[in-house]
Amino acid sequence: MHEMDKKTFKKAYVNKFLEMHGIELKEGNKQQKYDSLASLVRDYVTRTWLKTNKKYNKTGEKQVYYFSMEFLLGRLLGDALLNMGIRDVCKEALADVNIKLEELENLEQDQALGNGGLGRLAACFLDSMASLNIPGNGCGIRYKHGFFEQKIIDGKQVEVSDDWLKEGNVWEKRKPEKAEIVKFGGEIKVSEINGHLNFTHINFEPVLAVPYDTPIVGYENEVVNTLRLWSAEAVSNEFDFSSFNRGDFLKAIEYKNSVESISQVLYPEDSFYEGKRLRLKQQYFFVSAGVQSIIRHFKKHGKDIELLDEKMAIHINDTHPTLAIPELMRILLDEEGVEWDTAWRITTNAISYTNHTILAEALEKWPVDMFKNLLPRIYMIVEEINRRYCDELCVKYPGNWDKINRMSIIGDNKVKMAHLAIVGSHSVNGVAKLHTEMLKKKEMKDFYYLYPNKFNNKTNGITHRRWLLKSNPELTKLIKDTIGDSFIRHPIDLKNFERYLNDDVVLEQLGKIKKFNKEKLANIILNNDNISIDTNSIFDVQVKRIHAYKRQILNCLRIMDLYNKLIDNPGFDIVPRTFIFGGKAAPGYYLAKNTIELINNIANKINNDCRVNEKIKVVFIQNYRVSLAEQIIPGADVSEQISTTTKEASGTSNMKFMMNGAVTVATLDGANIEIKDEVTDDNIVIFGLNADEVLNYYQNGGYKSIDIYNSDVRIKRVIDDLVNGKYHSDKEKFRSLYENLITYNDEFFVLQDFDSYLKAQDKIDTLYRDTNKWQKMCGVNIAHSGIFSSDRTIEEYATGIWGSEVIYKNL
Ligand code: 26V
Repeated sequence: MHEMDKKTFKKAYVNKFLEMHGIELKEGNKQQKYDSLASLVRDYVTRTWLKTNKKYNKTGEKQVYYFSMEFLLGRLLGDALLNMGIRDVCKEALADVNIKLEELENLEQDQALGNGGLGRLAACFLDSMASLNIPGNGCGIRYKHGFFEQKIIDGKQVEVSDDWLKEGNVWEKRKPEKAEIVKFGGEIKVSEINGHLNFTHINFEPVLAVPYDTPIVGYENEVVNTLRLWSAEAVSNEFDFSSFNRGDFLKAIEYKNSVESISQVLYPEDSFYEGKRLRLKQQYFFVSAGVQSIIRHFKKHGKDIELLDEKMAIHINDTHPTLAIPELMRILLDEEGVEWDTAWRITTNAISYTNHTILAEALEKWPVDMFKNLLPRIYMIVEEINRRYCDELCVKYPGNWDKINRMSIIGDNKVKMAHLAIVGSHSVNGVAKLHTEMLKKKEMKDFYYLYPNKFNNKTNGITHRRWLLKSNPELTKLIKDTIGDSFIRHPIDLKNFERYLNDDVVLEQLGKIKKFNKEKLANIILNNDNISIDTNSIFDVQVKRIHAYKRQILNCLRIMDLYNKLIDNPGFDIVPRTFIFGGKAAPGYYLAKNTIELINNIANKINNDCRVNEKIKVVFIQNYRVSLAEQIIPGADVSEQISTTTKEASGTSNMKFMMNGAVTVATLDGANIEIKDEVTDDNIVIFGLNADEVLNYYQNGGYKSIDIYNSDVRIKRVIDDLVNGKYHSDKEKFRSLYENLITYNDEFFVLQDFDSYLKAQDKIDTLYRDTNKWQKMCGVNIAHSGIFSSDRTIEEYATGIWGSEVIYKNL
């Protein structure tokens, strides 16, 4: 943004405040001050937004639509200010009127329309698309209630409904004139007109999909893209929706409730698939509205429908938006009169698919009856896609019915969404090298042999604008002061920072910045969780969703072991450590909730034991979310990335931590492998089973956790401590964790990796004592984090999958 100085900004702000609230600035409260600042910034953004849309309409550039059930944006004000290039001006202008910008920023509710990695990735991608001048739009659901707020009461997670819209949302623009109708249920009448089959949908339940657009500001490039989120509303009475509610008041209310439930709440599960009808409804709802609006927009510009795939690409984030495939087919066939083969060519060319998990329990397979009943026409199309596809399989694998059955889209009375996504798209990608290899060689092996060219890797990334420039201004300044600011547009240039790592002054600065960020974090923990921690201790952090495969329990067991050692041997010499946890458990996931309770009970015991609490402390920070991550990550010394190898598709917090100068303790899983390749073995601490060893156990058996329990006294002791009342007056409290590890043979090899994990932690202790060496390691991590910017990832998607032109301006 041009020509903005402090004086102009201040004047505009004071005016805005007066206009909005009708009182003078000094009489206003903080919320009012935030509201007027956000509206002012929104006004600025809107001007560029309009310009961008005009430009897109004029040039007719290929548009990318990123379809996702989740967008985990977090707060928008700071991001908009930074990307508009007016954050400093704004900060100074506000300081003139005695307002601290950060205080207002902190009032903003997180936009938490996502669960974790997948949703945050979508948000980072939007930021990168806008910043790289790629015409890229998000398409999703405007959930009235986002991801629940987590409270910890008596050590337990309690879920509180998220009410992010209660103070209003200045960033969104409702566009009722762009609403679409989505049809559920009913029947399909088939008739023949002039030798052509005609499909008419009757007796359906109509749902009005109303779009709310949010601007996505590119970094100082005069680009503002759009995130369009759909909200479900009842269709007004003027709409002729046949018999079912006319004149029937109760039915009308029922209808309204049923419709509004569609965009009511985000499902808080992110790893267990449950065939819930409402979730299928959510999926078709936003996908249908999205595809309809894309085609409407395309046709408005009078283009030939057969050129659709040259002018737009639809990316589906996991299988959740897979119905975009049959929906696009439906519109082309039934509404545009395109022939099947042409429609199929357009659809497969337009669509690409990312897989985000290999956990079998997360695969979406919808019961045929439910699917057919809710989406009768879509089901017919899926059946036809499957019929033609199976015909091809029969030619390719004659008589091999096992294989054909296995690969079918419909089978065992289920519609297999991953199969539909692979068959109906031209690109299938994994999110890190190991993950993609596993898809090719294992999980999707049959499909890889059938379509070798569809499969490719796109290692995840994170936007360095939010996760470095915005969250860590002090480190950003040091980097700028040493290597200049080219890394902002070319994050790979962070490499130049490595040259300064022999300079003691720079290292000392790095240490000071980390200390500063640790102090800020310690304050937050004191305020939010009422625990005081020592900023001279190592801040050892594991923040992410709570899940068995992520192995928070491994982290717990080593803390329990360390506690034992310190009690047994009071002279035991360690660098003091603060173990910091954060993350939410799916409300129905007992084991994960039990893990949270264990962490809090360990914390309670250790933090109150004066024999050890000068040396170790444990904190569970409640309500982990994007805005909190921005404050936690810059203050971390150690990043815990300890999933069972092969289970974490990529991980993205691993990248955020390294970019902020933490040292990673990791298994060779997901993107950890690529981080290790970047920084070399000297600057990361690796432990545990490798992928081959894990796969070998899964294939051939031979793992016996009980043998490890019996042969390692340290392990026996901590496992017994789970059920002997040491951490809870109710001995049975953590029985399920115990049973998972012992009775059910420790599916995630926690006991197997225990010893090497402890050694890894000893290594951290040794390394940390050599301050110079440690700071150098932190510096190497920062210098090599550029490749993990989502700008690199998005450039690969744009050139390798979407066929969009990547144009850099303002270089
Ligand atoms: C899966 C499911 C399964 C059905 C029920 C509802 C639901 C909702 C969300 C998901 C997505 C889970 C997949 C996911 O979040 N994967 C994570 O994706 C990150 C971005 O690619 C990656 O870094 C993490 O390793 C991966 O776990």
